[in-house]
Amino acid sequence: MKNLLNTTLLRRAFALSTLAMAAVLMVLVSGCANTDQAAGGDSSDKRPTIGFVQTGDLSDWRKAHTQSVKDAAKAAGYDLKFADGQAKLENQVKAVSSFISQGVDAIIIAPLEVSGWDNVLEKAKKRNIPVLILDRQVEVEDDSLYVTYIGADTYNEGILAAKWLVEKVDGKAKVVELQGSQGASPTINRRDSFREVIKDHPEIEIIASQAADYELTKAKEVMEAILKAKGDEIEVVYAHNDYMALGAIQAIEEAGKKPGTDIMVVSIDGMKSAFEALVAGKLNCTVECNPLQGPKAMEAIAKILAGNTEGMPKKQMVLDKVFDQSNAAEEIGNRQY
Ligand code: GYE
Repeated sequence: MKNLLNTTLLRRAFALSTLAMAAVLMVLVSGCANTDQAAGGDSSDKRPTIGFVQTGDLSDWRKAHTQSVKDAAKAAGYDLKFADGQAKLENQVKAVSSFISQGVDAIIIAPLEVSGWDNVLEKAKKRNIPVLILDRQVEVEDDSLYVTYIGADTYNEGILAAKWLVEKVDGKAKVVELQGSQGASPTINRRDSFREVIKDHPEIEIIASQAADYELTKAKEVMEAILKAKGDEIEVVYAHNDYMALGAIQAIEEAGKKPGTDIMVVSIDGMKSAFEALVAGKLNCTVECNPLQGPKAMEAIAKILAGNTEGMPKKQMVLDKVFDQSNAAEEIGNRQY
């Protein structure tokens, strides 16, 4: 009887301990599941890391461009490391080198200038880090150093601006050109394509051409000097971007002339402030150059990270529209930058 009791007690104890062990096991398993979840949380840190180096932040156009890239990267679930080149190529190259040492998964470069990129892009290639060129173009010995270029067709923008002008002035005008920063692809393209069109119109003459680096205050200063030297001759200002056109408009007004009437002003970008100037009659034409390039860039990055680049074009360019005083008022409410 005592033995029986003992055995029963033993059995119960055994059953209990089995239960306890099962419970412990369950805790352990669920603990493991928790750890896995935590690892899943960690794996969000294993989100692809993208390094992005921007040219600077000097205009609303540039700010809109940066924001578009940041927003699109966030929406795509990427960890974006951002570097501002502060208008210095050297800073940009350093930032790319640092992205390479950090072992990012891909690099996006908005290059200040076309040259100076071969060495650092070779380093990226050696480390198998793909590079996407955004907004402005590069000139490299070996095109395989980057996967693709995404941006506006800045050559076409100069063509559109020139064609608009030729028609409005009936093939005859004395033009001042305000160029963007030297060595930048939109400057080269907008300069060359404008000339490509006017070469067939010998009475369209560029009487002065100077760099104002895409900056408003610089453009104002440059324009003041040109107005002093050639004030009475100037019929048209062709500015490589809206910011410089706005600077020129201020200089023209301060010189006692009416921008948009006495001197025609043509520019590129299509910023909201340019639309305001169009509506006010101070600017005559702006060719759109859309800075909202983030979504397109991230689409390409997704393909690149998936190794799915077959058939990806080397250049992916967005087409631009022309706006003038005839259609500015109806569009101004839609401008996002
Ligand atoms: O037109 C200008 C900016 O690179 C196309 O750069 C871009 C140009 C844009 O500073 O406003």
